[in-house]
Amino acid sequence: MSGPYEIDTGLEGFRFWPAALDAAAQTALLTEVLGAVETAPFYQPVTPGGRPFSVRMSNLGPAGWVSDRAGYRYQATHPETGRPWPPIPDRLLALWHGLTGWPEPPDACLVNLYRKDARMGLHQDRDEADLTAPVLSVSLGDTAVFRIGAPSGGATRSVKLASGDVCALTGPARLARHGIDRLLPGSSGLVPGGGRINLTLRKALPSSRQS
Ligand code: MD6
Ligand code: FE
Repeated sequence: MSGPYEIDTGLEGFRFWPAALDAAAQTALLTEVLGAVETAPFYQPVTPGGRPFSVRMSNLGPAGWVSDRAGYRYQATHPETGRPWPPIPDRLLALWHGLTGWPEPPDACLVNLYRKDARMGLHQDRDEADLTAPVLSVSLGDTAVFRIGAPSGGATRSVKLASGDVCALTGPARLARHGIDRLLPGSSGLVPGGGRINLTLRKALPSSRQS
C-alpha cells in the first residue's frame, strides 16, 4: 500500500491512498457489503426537490444517510423496510482506524451503487454533527472521475478513483465540494452486474467524547 499523498486541490487535507486494497481485499470487502445489504436493499432516493438520484443507496451502521422530500438527514432505519441498517463490517472499522487515526469509530457508512450512467452532482458533506471528523471513501469496481474543489467555489480538479483506492476529506478539505462526473464503464469486473460501489465512512452522530 502506498500513500497517503496529498493531491493538490488548492486546499490541504484531501488524502489519497491509491491501491490501498489489493484484489483479494476488494473481493472480501465487496462480498461482505453485498451480504449485508441483502437485508437493506439498494433503493433510489429523491432530492428534497423531488428529483431521483441516479445513484442507488443503502447504509451500514447505526446512522444511515437518507434524502427525501423532507430533506437530508441521518436515521437509524431503512426508509423502505423500516429495519435497522446492518452493522459496519470489522474490516471497514479497521481501515478507518488504520488510515484516519480518528479516536472514535465511524457510525455511518453510506453505500452508493453506480450503474453505468450514474453520477453524483457537486456537493458538500455537511450533515454530520462533528464536521472536524474525517470522511473516508473506498472505491470498488469501475473507475470513477471524481471532481473536487474548495468549499467556497472556484476551480475544481478531477482525480480518477479506481477499484481499491481510498481517499479522505480531512481538515481544510473536509467541506470541499466534490462529486462524480462519470464512470469509465467496463474498467473493472468486480461488481456483479457492472458499475461501481463507493463506501463513505463518517462520524455522523454527536461525539461521546468529553469536551
Ligand atoms: C463517490 N463520494 O465517490 C462519492 N464524500 O461515489 C463522496 O461523495 C465522498 O468520496 C465524502 C468524502 C469522500 C467522498
Ligand atoms: Fe460526499
